[in-house]
Amino acid sequence: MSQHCFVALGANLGNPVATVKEAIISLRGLPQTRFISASSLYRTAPLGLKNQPDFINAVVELVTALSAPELLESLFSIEADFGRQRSVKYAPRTLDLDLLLHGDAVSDDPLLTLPHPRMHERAFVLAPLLEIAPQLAIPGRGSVGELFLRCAGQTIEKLLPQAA
Ligand code: PH2
Ligand code: MG
Ligand code: MG
Repeated sequence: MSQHCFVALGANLGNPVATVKEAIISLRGLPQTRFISASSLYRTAPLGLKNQPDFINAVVELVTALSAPELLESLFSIEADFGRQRSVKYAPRTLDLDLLLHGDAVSDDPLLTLPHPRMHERAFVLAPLLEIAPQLAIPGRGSVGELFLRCAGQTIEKLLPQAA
């Protein structure tokens, strides 16, 4: 059975705008998966460890027949593909792909916690999610719109299409 899924993208080294755009193209090619939509790109201040460059973040919606562990494996494999593009000439790139939601699955498996355990408190996830799925609720947490209002102190900026 297919499930609606949401995946968060984040990058803050090298050319993060290009990385996130290329990663979205890779996600379009996932097997047994229909690509539904991608949010705008957002420039966001780092949460957690502050002393690092701003991030570029986005969220995509997919419908997939892959199980959550299968989808996670595919995401790791795309991350590894991008890691392999490092060269001595250019600054290293990083790409983080986080599985946010897999249908309404709830799991406390430390290797694959669903919903993603911190998504409900991160403006860099909630703003792009609100853009592509305004009616969405996060199981056990509440509506994306209400959760986003609680992230008022977090700096995020939606990039214009030509800048993105
Ligand atoms: N990812 C983190 C930690 N902090 N901050 C922003 N703004 N964007 C991220 O993607 C991000 C972060 C860990 O994965
Ligand atoms: Mg992450
Ligand atoms: Mg991750």
